[in-house]
Amino acid sequence: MSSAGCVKNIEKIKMVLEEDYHASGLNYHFLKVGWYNEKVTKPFRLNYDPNAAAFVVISSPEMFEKTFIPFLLKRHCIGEGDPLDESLANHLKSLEHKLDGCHLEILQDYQMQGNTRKPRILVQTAGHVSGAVYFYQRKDLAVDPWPVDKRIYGVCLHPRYGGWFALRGVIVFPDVLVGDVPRPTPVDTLVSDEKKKELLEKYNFNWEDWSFRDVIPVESRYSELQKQYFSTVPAERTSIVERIRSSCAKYS
Ligand code: B12
Repeated sequence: MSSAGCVKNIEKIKMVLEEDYHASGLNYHFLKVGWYNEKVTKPFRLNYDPNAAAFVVISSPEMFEKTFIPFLLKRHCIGEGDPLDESLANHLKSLEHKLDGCHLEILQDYQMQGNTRKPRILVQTAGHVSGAVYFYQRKDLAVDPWPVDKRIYGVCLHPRYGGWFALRGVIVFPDVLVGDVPRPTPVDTLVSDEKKKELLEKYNFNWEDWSFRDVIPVESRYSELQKQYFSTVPAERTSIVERIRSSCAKYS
């Protein structure tokens, strides 16, 4: 798409995205590509100007009812892919029009680089450098309590949603370059090593019981329907989708 009509104004972009949040339940947080590239190793670096503007996309607990269910109700048939991924891809694509045709590139959480198993974007690092969430990794603990050969995956917490959110991707505006702006600092809500250990252990060893999401007090959680949807394996979600459609009066 041509970017001729694009108002290369970061404040205007922020305004449009802020408006979208109220309608969709998706939160957008600014970062510069360079901030992300400084943290990750070479295979994960993004090939854009370090000053290019970008936004990490976070789905709040409300996204399911505000964006996904309306998407399901409008569609007569669902494609081969994951319907939630499809709904978010659709929604993010629609932003291009709201932004007067600004050239933007959408890097989604589930996309890999070509035929490799390397993600196009590491959304947790992007979330951390944007200041929206804190990415807890084992190296954050003063004393590492696990065997060196044990894989411990890192996990982000949001100051308002705890673990009740997902990082859906990053939108890059390759032609919108931003000068020096202060770097946001994410809020570290876990004061002690003990709490960080608790979070990482819940996330790594008991993620299916949802408890890692509640290690801090939260403002809102997923609805029962949303929890049921995510705890069902993708191949068996069709029956939930059908149930949502047959009770559509409740949502329209
Ligand atoms: C592959 C993958 C998995 C794999 C492997 C996990 C992993 N972390 O490698 C498996 C299948 C095991 C998995 C499982 C789960 N996953 Co998963 N997964 C991913 C995915 C697609 C890519 C992660 C990846 O490959 N990372 C590669 C490694 C190398 O990255 P890294 O460890 O972060 O290393 C980088 C940082 O350390 C950075 N870095 C270095 N120094 C510093 C310093 C600072 C300060 C910072 C900020 C960064 C930084 O540089 C490194 C790279 O060079 C992400 C989405 C995405 N696109 O990012 C979701 C994601 C991490 N998964 C997620 C979730 C929720 C889960 C599950 C609970 C299942 C689910 N979807 O409900 C389970 C929980 C884990 C478990 N117990 O099994 C969420 C986590 C949300 C959160 N709150 O953090 C993500 C972000 C998806 C999302 N859409 O929100 N997952």
